[in-house]
Amino acid sequence: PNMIHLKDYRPPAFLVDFVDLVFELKETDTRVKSTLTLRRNPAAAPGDAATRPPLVLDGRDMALVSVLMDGRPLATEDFQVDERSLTLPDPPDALTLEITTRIQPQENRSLEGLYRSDGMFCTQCEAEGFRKITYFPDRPDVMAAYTVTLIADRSKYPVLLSNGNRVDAGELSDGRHWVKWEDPFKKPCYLFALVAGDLFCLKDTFRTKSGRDVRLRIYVEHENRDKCDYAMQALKKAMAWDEKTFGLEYDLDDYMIVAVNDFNMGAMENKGLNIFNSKFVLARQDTATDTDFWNIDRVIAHEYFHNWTGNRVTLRNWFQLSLKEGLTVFRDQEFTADITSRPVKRISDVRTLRSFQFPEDAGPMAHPVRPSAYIKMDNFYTVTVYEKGAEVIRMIHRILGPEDFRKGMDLYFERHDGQAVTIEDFVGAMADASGRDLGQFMLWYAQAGTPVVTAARAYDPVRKTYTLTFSQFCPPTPDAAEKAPMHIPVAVGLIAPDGGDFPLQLSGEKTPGPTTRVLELRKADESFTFVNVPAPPVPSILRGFSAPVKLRAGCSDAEVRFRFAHDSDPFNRWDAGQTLFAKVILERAAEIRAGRPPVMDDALVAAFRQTLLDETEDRAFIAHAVTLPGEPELATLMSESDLIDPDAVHQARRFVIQTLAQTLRDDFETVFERNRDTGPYRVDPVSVGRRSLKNAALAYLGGLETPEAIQRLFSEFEAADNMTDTMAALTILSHIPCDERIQAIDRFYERWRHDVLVLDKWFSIQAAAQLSDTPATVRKLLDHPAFSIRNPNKVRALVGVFCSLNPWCFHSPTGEGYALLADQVAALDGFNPMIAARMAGMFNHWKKYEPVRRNLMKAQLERIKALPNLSGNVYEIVSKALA
Ligand code: HT7
Ligand code: ZN
Repeated sequence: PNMIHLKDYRPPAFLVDFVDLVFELKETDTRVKSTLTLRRNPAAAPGDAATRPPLVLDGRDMALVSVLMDGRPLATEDFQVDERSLTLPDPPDALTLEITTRIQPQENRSLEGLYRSDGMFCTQCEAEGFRKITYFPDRPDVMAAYTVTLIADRSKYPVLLSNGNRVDAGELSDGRHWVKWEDPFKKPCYLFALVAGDLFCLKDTFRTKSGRDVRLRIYVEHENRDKCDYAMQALKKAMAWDEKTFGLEYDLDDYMIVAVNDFNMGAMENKGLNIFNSKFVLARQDTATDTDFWNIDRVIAHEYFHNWTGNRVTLRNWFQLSLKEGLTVFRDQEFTADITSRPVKRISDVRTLRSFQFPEDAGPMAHPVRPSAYIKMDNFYTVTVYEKGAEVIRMIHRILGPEDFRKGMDLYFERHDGQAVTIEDFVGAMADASGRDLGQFMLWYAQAGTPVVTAARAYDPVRKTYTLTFSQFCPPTPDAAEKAPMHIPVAVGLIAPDGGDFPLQLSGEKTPGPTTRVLELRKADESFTFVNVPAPPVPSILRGFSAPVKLRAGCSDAEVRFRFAHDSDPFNRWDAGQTLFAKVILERAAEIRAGRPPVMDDALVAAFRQTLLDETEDRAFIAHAVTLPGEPELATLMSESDLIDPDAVHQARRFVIQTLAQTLRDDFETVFERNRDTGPYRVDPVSVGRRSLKNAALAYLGGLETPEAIQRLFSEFEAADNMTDTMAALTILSHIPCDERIQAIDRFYERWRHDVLVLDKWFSIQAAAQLSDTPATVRKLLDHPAFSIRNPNKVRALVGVFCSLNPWCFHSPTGEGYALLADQVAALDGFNPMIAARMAGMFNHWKKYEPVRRNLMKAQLERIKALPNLSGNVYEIVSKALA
């Protein structure tokens, strides 16, 4: 397969000013008539008479019916068609092309292009799906205005939607009807969308800050009509937030969201017509957990925010993906922080980053936030582009401060509205608006790998100075061995012996400043001296996780415990706890591997107890603070000094949980009782916090696995009036081999057998169960009538959860987990290569495991690589993993 390189980017030879599309949608096949108004691009290399570039339109999986140029049929010698394109070797400088094609959406299982999901038609065009709908220059720097007419049977498809404004509609004599849409904003074809179906519509309005009323519409299957109110409120919150925070107002008169069950990702920001995975729209207290509700807020906001960061200002090429995704994730993170709890949001985002992005950056798929080459762009919708990309924006925000950051955003829109631009354009606007030099900062977009920052300290009791000396090092990644020093903002505080913060005065400054200071590292080694420090402090470095780096601060256990008790920065307080827990668990793992019985650390138990019973703190924060790092994160930490042994990690973590539960049983009982909520279910931050702390305590108590603990879990499961509590009890019970477990799983199925989204939870619970027969259970569930390999949510819920969230079982030394995954990759690749590649990526870290598992994984990777007709998607992942 072909590798595409950023350095080979050339502007398009032709531009498209207008697109008129007519779709005749039928169950048997669909006819698409596309009329394109094209002209040569003045900015492209002109060539001479002999080398003038041809007009090449991308297209695949379609039958060409006819091509007319300027109203006349093209002679066969005037164009060529192959499996991937339609080419006019020598077209005039300006032309209209009328291209008619036939496609088979009912056969399309890849879920890109036009396809059917549960009896409706829908589309997914990002990144390169439009070429499966009609011939077109399928690249984001070709922006056009569209009109779209949809024709379909009225009784089956009463709702016909596309981007922009509905401008006309009518009836045909044969029972069909038609609707015409016009999108006045020029857009790349990846933002095109259509939907046809029989759908319920929830209606509302939003008055913008300039006084315009926007019609809001959420379309769902009729049976889900009572599950879209929360999504509507989420949309209104997001619209108000973007006006208030960035001054950004919605531009069309209609904003539509459609929920579909078969979808490869979370949602898609098509102009004026977002298409969503139904998981991020549908919610009711009895069907959705607190996390589901907050994910709905997050994803609805994310897609809405794309209207400016992605749609109005779009990408010059796909290498710039993080320009829209990193920035939009940053925006949705800020939104969630404002409507929930800022520290808790930061903690959960960093958890994700460390559990998934850090490993990606240390593995075979490591790539810079702006990748420089790809085989399939779909493989680069990664945690690096999204989450690390958001961290990079967050660092700019931190370096500039909120006011200059806002000025930078304003300048970016002022300069680039309506354009397809690059990351340089964004960072340039930030630099120009603030007067800051961000030249070195651009390395964050070009260098892969997680930098390691080491901090050494020295206190001078005579001069009362405190010096922090930092060194930075970025490890080699497959794309580059040598890395240059980066511009890294490190937020620092110094904690006094009484637990308060010292005011901070850097050498050369006249007066002390705030108690948290951002030090900007630029060199491989650098020192900063604070003056007037009356006593030796405990340093609190990287407050708020001010940069996506690994910090080696060389603090003693006593210092880390002190920060766990006192750090005024909630993120660093939480992080101190995680450092302690990880160290204790990995030490126990080493004991287990050495055949010694593990011994618990009393000082840790005391520190844990103090935090557990801290009534002054936000309960959601305490819940995070008493949650141990998960097995995936612990495996990553183990891999930094050793080969991963999933058995030892699992046993050690269980040992620590059970010891804490036994030692602090009464305290967990108190916390559990204190945080029971007797009032009606609400999704506000206080109620969610109470539930999460209550359920964290329940998890420890359940870990005791006594008959009383099991009985209590079963009655909590039975009595729950909301899905958060149901799932909490069921999850804990699912790890305990007992009759109640089986009964609860069966009851859950009986109650929810008709709700496909809730059934995803049923599959996930069983896939995540830490029991030795889970690999066999997952194998059986693949044949369950409610499972469908064609539905990505089901594949993620069962196979994805098993492989990524249940490492102990997935890495069973029998190899059955590996064989199961490889079988699913092989099956998926025949019809949905995008999801197949995602699943294949679960083998990425095989080299980090002890030899038995490593060889078993390698054998499965080789088996996949040898499959006949392997897709480019899977080939790219597997060949990099094996390299
Ligand atoms: N921008 C959207 C990306 C997306 C996508 C990409 C590849 C294949 C299918 C997809 N569905 C949606 C999602 C987002 O970041 O908002
Ligand atoms: Zn996005």
